[in-house]
Amino acid sequence: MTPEQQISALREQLQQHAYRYYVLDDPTVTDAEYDRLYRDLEALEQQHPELISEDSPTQRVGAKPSGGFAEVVHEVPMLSLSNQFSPEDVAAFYRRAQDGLETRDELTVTAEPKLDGLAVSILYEKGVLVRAATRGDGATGEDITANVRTIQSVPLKLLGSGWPERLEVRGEVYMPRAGFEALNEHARATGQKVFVNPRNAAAGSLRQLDPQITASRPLTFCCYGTGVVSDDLPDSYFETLNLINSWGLKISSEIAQVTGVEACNDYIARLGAKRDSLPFDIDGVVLKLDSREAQEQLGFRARDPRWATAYKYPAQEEITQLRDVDFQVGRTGAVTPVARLEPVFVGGVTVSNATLHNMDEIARLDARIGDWVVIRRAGDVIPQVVKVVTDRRDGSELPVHAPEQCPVCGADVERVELVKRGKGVEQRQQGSIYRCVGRLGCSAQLKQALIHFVSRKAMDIDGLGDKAVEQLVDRELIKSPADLFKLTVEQVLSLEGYAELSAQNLIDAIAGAKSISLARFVYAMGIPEVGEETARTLANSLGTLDRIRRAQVRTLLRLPDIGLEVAHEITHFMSDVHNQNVLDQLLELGIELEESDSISAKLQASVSLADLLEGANISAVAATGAKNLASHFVTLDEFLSADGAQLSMVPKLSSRAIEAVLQVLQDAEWVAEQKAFEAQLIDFGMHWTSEKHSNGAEDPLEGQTWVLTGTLESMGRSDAKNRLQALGAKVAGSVSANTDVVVAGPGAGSKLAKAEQLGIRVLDEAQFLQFLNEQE
Ligand code: I6G
Repeated sequence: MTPEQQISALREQLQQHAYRYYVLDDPTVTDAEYDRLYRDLEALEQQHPELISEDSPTQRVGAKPSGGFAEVVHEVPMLSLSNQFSPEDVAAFYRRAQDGLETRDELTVTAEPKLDGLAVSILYEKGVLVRAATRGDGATGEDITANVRTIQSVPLKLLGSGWPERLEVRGEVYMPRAGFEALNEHARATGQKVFVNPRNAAAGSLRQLDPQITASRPLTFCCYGTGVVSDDLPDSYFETLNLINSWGLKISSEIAQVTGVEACNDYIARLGAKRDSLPFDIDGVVLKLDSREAQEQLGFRARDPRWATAYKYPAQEEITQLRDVDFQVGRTGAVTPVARLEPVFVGGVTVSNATLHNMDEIARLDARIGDWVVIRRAGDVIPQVVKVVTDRRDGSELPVHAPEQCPVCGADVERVELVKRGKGVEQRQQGSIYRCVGRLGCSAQLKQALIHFVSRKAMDIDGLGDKAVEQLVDRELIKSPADLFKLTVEQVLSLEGYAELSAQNLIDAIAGAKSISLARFVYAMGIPEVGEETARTLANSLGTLDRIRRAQVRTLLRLPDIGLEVAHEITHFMSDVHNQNVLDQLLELGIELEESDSISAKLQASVSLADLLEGANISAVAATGAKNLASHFVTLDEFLSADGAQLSMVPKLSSRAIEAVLQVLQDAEWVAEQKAFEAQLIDFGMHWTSEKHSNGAEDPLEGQTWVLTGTLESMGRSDAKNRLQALGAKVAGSVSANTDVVVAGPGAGSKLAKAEQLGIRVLDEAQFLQFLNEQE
């Protein structure tokens, strides 16, 4: 194949894969496979820049358009839709359409969600995207071609064949909820602008002057119509959209053809019931008469078509007044603000409480008691305060202060700085939270801990509802989860809602729960960030509670899917004295855990000195450095007692790395940590291999090239050469970039100079002799 043919084939494959992934939501290759093809294309295009074309998948992100967004006059105006708010309104619209068509026949209507995004028009000429524009005022919009090109669900070139020479498609650019939440979460964590809703996020992303920024935002385009079309398309709107879909553009997966007014209202009700669980925001349903002939016959009233309308669902955002801010205490003691609101109907329900996340969020919003605030309730997330309407302030608003004492137990509330752990020792500040220090002495924390402890996926204790837990805690019959196992029938009988039989059943259920799988028990402990899956991983990998309690961060990091954050949460939980006491009490009360003697086979897989050193946070020593170090020392102890001279003999170790190693070797805490980890590897039965030279102890210098120069006084050159060759080294006559070590005796000349120039390690005779002695 010629490069041109190769490039063309790769483009076609990538286009097909992108279509399957972004438009049909049904990929047939893995992301890695796609990336490989993409890199192949990039490489070929780099070799043959003359073959790069605008419609290549590598050309989505272009340069910033200079001078902002140019005006685009729409050849076919972009219209608006009339709105309906009730089934009766829909019936009236339908009746008007029948009247206009002078028929009483049932009409075929295409119904689809009204996505909450931005209307955009995209023009294809000869199948190639040439321009994209915003709706603007309907007559004139803005040219946002550079930004729309970055949206992966928008083909730069239409698929298949048979498309009109000029085809303008219209639709909505929107941001799916998951992408929006992730974008805002990242923005909150990094102190950037937080968007009020997915629509604003989509608008903000499209209005970027830098297409690179737009490309980084999770935008999608869904087509719902046409503008300029140079050839005939099918009479049916539904068929037209399906044809456009086959050319590579996304259409709504919820689209349906319905007949008759009742079917229209049924569709509206069905989609309304699904609204919260859809992966994107919608604000209604669009109904369109399916036949273009009928559409043309009905025409327009002012700027709205008579053949289409929008049914509007209740708004997902409303304004109301912030009456007060209360603080709730969660299972882990986090004290979080809750907005108490003047009740307001939003997203289909009456809302009187909303989350404010944390004090940082209150500060970001500058929310004050008495403020008018925008509440958003969309999807299955809890209602949120997203904005303060500062224009409506009258000066009577009061600032919100975090409590200094826990509103439930009165214990101190401490401010905890949140850190995000990166690789190694890197930590980033991520705002702060407030936490009640009362632990299980705080009734709010104890109640939550107990509710979690007895829940179905945890200890699965039947017959103990939230109300009973509250009473048990309020009457001080229980002070820790362990006390559950000391409850008597009489005590249960004293609670509301229990009779002889139900009280006895509860006591039996508690006794029955004493025998439990390790995974469930670990989940029941309620360690922050440890859900069922992680609890199972801990149990399956480590086998016993004792090992889980003692596991160090580095051991936990060897477990599948456990990262730094979770590993730290686990060790933090286990090192807490309150938690240790509760666990000891539970074991004393006879909890029987199903445990296994050994750790999992996966965890047994060998750990080498190189692995240990790689995870030891030595700056300037990554995987290769760790391997080089490990190839030079037999045991951890030997490494820990290394000095500068020994380190300087480690092949290919930079002087920066040597310095870093020498520094950590002076750090008693660091040294103790390595020893403790080694002890744990042995104790837990992990396969700890710290034998010297994993590639064979006889040939420690295998693969290395040494050069001898100058006079060696204690031995002849040939003697030295023999010794080196016996250790596996190749001894060369000249210095090059491939040389690993130069041994320079007195009188060394140009070879020594070259070695120094190339930064190659140089040993004098004394160092060389020491090295040879160590090898014996
Ligand atoms: O704003 C709109 C959203 C969705 C529309 C629309 C639509 O169809 C699903 N269709 C038309 C014809 C117009 N605006 C004018």
